[in-house]
Amino acid sequence: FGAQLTTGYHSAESLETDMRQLAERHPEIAEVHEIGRSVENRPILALRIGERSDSTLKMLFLGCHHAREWIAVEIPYLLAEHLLENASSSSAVQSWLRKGEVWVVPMVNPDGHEHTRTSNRLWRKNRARNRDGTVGVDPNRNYGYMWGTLDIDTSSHVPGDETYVGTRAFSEPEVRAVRNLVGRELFSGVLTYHSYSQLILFPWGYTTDPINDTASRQLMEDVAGDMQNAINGVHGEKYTVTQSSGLYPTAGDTTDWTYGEFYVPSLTVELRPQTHAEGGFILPPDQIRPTWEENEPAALSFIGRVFGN
Ligand code: 0X9
Ligand code: ZN
Repeated sequence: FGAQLTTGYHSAESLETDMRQLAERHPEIAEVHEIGRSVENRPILALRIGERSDSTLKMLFLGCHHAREWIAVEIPYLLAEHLLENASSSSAVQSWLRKGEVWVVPMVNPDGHEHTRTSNRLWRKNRARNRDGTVGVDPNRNYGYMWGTLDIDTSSHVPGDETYVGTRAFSEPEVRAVRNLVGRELFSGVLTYHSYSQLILFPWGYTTDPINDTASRQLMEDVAGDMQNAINGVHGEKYTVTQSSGLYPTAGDTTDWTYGEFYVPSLTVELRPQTHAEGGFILPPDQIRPTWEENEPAALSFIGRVFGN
């Protein structure tokens, strides 16, 4: 992959620089938190955005559980930048940041991401050294709700596989970093970004059964529908709303845990492109801007639902 294909996307290092600069430019309303360290000891960084530190309304945006999904770093990063840069000029953003906090973790898997920049552009997992000599656990199979209950190609117990679930729930430091943050902050909404396929997914992933609580299900479907409309209204792109298991069943993903353990409305967004033929995981950097333009009003509509407009 050529140099110009990689420009425009962050590395773990440039992301840290930009997150710290963003916080320094907005010291009253932004802080960088190190929420944990990766297998290879890279910091996993969160931006906390909001005027009060004692607020009970909080939302969490996650990015890049999967190393090769570079656009899934940029969208949460651009959301943080947008909120900070519009904190005084947009009355909606201003009122949200008065009553609540938005937490953004753009890169959950920095080791894997670095590996995609330097060695293998299509690496997916983290960089855990497995007992059998293979490398990597799938961070989006390592969460503790119904962990390990499926043994299929999309949720594998074989260490060398792309979707290896790990030796136990939360075996991976990257996933423990998210667990500790979520356990401490008690969020009212969670959105985790992936690519690709242009989908908006709601739990469950581990079963095709719908979630029992019809009110929660309705809320998540309503939010997902609002997001879909918001996205479509910008560049006309089609994103499809479905239950996660409708894509394929998996156990131990992020939103099954945040919903299953805490009853938090939780969504997974699969960003551009739509198809493998359009590049799949290799999204040209000139697509970052339009992908952000359509996902900005979608993310803001989720925040508006949770924080009130
Ligand atoms: O497989 C995943 O972790 C996600 N797709 S990706 O292509 N980005 O790897 C989808 C997770 C959604 N959950 C389920 N399908 N159960
Ligand atoms: Zn993914």
